[in-house]
Amino acid sequence: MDKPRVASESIEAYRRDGAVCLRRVLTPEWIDLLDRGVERNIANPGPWFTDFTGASGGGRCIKDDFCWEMIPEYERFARCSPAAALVGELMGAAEVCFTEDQYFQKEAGASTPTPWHQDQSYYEVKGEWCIQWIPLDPHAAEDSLRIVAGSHEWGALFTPKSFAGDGGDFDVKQGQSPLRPVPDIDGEPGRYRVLQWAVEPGDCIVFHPRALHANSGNRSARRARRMSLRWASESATYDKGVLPWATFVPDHGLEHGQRIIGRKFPLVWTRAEGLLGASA
Ligand SMILES: O=C(O)CCC(=O)C(=O)O
Repeated sequence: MDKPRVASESIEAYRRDGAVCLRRVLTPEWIDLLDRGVERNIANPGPWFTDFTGASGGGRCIKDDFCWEMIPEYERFARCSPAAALVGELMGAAEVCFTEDQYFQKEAGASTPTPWHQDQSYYEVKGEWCIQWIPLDPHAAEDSLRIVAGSHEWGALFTPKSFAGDGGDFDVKQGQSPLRPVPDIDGEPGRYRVLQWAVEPGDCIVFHPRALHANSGNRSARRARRMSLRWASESATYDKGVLPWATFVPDHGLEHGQRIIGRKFPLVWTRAEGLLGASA
């Protein structure tokens, strides 16, 4: 059984702020594996590949999602690295399923921001899940992930934003859930506590799906790559139909109310047994 690797202060910070930065938790071998995976993924884009470079340009911005079944490096990382145990400890989970890989790459000088948004309003998932943001290049604080501390506890579901173009609102006319407009976080400096950590490969930021987060671009002279991995605890279920605009991997075979687990969402870690091992 794996020993807990997360300090109680970090668990407290995750619960209080909705985000925490874990330092030096992934060795260079794991980062090299993800590096190779991203290179393979860029050479073999999946169906969700997107170039979201905005009109302000300044450097290309691309992303891709749900590719682990064709990128063995991603699968191996999800099943064998310490990543699942880290999020399991933070969520206080008994079991952790891997649900999604997503990479972001912003080239040097990219001025396209990632708009303020919360992941919960893009996913029909109820229960406990989280996002693990893993830098593959150093990110200065100004180019890192930005998170509004405590926003996961505001009890709000915010209108999802488009990442492409002007970062406008999604067309959510058919939505069944009450949505609030995303507040103007940057327009009211000082009103919100914004967490923004300078990070190195080996660190990761774990955040709650209701935490508002954004990225301002990449002002550095080199490309900035990161992986966002999504993980579900045993309490996470498929909440079909509440967000008709939501994206989720097709052919997952889940019915409304079923637990997020199965072929598309492999169980990779349990508190009792630790990592369940690799088939990759
Ligand atoms: O890295 C970024 O620019 C955005 C990350 C993000 O929005 C996410 O992981 O949900």
